[in-house]
Amino acid sequence: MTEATVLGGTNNVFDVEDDDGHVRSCIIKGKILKGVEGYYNPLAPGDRVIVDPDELDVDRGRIISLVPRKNHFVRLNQKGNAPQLLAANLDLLVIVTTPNEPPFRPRFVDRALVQADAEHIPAVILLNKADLAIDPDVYDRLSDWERIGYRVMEVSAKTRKGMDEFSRLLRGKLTAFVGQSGVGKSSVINTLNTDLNLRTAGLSQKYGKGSHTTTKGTLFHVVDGNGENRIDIIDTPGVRRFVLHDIPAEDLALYFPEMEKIVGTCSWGASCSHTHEPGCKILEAVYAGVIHEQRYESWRRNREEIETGSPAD
Ligand SMILES: Nc1nc2c(ncn2[C@@H]2O[C@H](COP(=O)(O)OP(=O)(O)OP(=O)(O)O)[C@@H](O)[C@H]2O)c(=O)[nH]1
Ligand SMILES: [Mg+2]
Ligand SMILES: [Zn+2]
Repeated sequence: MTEATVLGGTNNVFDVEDDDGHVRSCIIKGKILKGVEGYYNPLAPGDRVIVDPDELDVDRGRIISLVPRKNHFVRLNQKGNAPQLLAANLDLLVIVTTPNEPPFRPRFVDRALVQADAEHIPAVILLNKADLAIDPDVYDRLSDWERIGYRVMEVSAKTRKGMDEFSRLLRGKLTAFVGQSGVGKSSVINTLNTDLNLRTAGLSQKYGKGSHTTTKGTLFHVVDGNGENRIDIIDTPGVRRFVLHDIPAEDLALYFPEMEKIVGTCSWGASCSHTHEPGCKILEAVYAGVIHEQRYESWRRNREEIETGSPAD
């Protein structure tokens, strides 16, 4: 028996790497693992598992059990009916966005920030394609995220702008990249390690067919600098939307740091819905500009979605 890390997999065959760097192709013993019920896929890149190596074939083995996860990141599967694991045991989540091509979607970022916080995963916002013109509205939201305490970095996979500082942040960590299709997740990862050469594709190809260039999550090791700094990265397929799961509607404001501070101070106390009540400190903060209108709107839509169970954006 040996403990090992899941790198990726499809159809219940997983590439699993032991701590000496040996990769085995593994199936799940008995096809069912404890602790993974209710998910579309039983294991994700970053998962730690116990493997029973095949005695006759050094490149094969069976997965016996799952080591409890420290955290995990999920999205809804394509049919929208089961949570799909994207990555597990993360030290950092990089939420990739763009000023354009595809259009800037701040609400997507807000939602990913909530989900990361709920899983206790530190998150940074990465604006890729910083070589393109950046609209003032985009700057407005970027600076608001900074104001409320998030780290925002601007890079360009095309020109390599900002990439040195960004790669320093990743050293010694397991980091997953998430974002819409086409924001350049694979392109950014490629600039970290020129050996890797992940498949990337132009947008016309993508939008036309609605297809995703990266089709499954995979964990890669990147060696940075002169071989001393290990960076572990999980590239994930483009995501249209995340699920906010296990967050009760009334707790959602606690995941918006600028609202969290105020949320208990409304005149109506805990029963305030922060939508119309007199003496609502959240609404006052929105009018005063302490809470950005669009962040309030993100919170409102997400809360509606949790309450009604149907997508609100
Ligand atoms: N102008 C510009 N284009 C970029 C940059 N980074 C990536 N692109 C282009 O954006 C397109 C999409 O890049 P990908 O890396 O495939 O995007 P992805 O996020 O991995 O997409 P999925 O795998 O479908 O989720 C490609 O045509 C890239 O050449 C950048 O910094 N600037
Ligand atoms: Mg990709
Ligand atoms: Zn209120």
